[in-house]
Amino acid sequence: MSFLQEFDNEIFELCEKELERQTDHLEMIASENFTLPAVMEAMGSVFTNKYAEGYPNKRYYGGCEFADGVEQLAIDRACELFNCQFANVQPHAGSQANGAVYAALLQAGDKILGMDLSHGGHLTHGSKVSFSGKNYQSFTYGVELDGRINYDRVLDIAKIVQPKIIVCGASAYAREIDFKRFREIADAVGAILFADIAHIAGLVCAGEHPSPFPYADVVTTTTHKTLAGPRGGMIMTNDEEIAKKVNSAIFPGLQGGPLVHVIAAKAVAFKYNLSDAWKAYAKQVKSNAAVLAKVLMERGYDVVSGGTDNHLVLVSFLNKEFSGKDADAALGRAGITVNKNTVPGETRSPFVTSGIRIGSPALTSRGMKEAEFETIANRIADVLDDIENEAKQAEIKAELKALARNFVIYTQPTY
Ligand code: DSN
Repeated sequence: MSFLQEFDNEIFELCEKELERQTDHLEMIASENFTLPAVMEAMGSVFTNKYAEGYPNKRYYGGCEFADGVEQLAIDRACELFNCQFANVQPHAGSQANGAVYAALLQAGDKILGMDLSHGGHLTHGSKVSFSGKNYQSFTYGVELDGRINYDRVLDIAKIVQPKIIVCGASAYAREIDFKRFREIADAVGAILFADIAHIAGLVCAGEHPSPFPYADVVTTTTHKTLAGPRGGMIMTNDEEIAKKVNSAIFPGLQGGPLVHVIAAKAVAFKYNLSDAWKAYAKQVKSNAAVLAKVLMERGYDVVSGGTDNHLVLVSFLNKEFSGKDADAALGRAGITVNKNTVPGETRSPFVTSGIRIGSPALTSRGMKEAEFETIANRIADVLDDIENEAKQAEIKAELKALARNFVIYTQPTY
């Protein structure tokens, strides 16, 4: 019997149920993944008890000699991974990382130009409901009806807005981001270029997506999406002045004590991200997403931008009677977990939407390859073709549960 089971059976049972859910359903939310048991062990380690405000060798508490070792290792591995000079591994999450970048480089009321949330951007890229749109004057660019960023149009908008900072990076964009072109746009208007690579970081470090370095002045990411690490954030730069400002913005500006146990887990994940096994994983993530897009298009579904260059596929139901919300619910009944998502040209509310976003990272971590993704894509199309048919959804759920159970989760990588 585990300590948890003995001490708090209610939470233990919820953990068991969640494990069963994760095991038996097909996890296809593009921002989720399954991390390594070694990462989870580091997250549950003795460092959970340590206060270490400050940075390695410059702490406000005694007894930090081993916490220093942990954080320095995480920093060094992050810099090696993304080929940059400075990394702050303390952000508790992506939003905090982005908030620190703004706090470091902007004054209240300065202008931000970021990708519109409804076009695939992120709340923290200037949405009016987020601190990024409340504390700063925010403006947006979006995608064209073909689902792609038109860089000439971004330049036109930037010339009119004259932003202090341009944010590139997205949460629901299936195409490569041209960081060089964004650099040219930023230079044309004298703006700082900030790349948020939270979704694609795992591909970037494997060479499966172009790197934001050397083009971006500052780069943020989360560590739990395509990087398959613990939940958390990170900020990177090659500019020493920016690095100093970012460090002060994180601590003491926005956060208190760092989560040393999570930083330890980040370091463990980065060791995996630096391996040859990781390169094979990232390649497989892309290949699996490409199969998903191809089959869905062959089955008559409108894949935004006509395919994918990364780990996700955005499917549009603008021409259908049913919504993204309906599709999300029907797929859920069939044991496939996705999320509803707005699409270019959206006509429905953000709570209903006309699309779904589907990702390949988590199932690829379970070892699924092209053959499984072909089967899954066909079952997704079967559900969508007959969206009211709950009996059929139950049959598909049973079939997919059997498929899922052939792929264990929470094992060390076998690639
Ligand atoms: N919530 C994340 C996503 O799903 O993309 C972004 O923060």
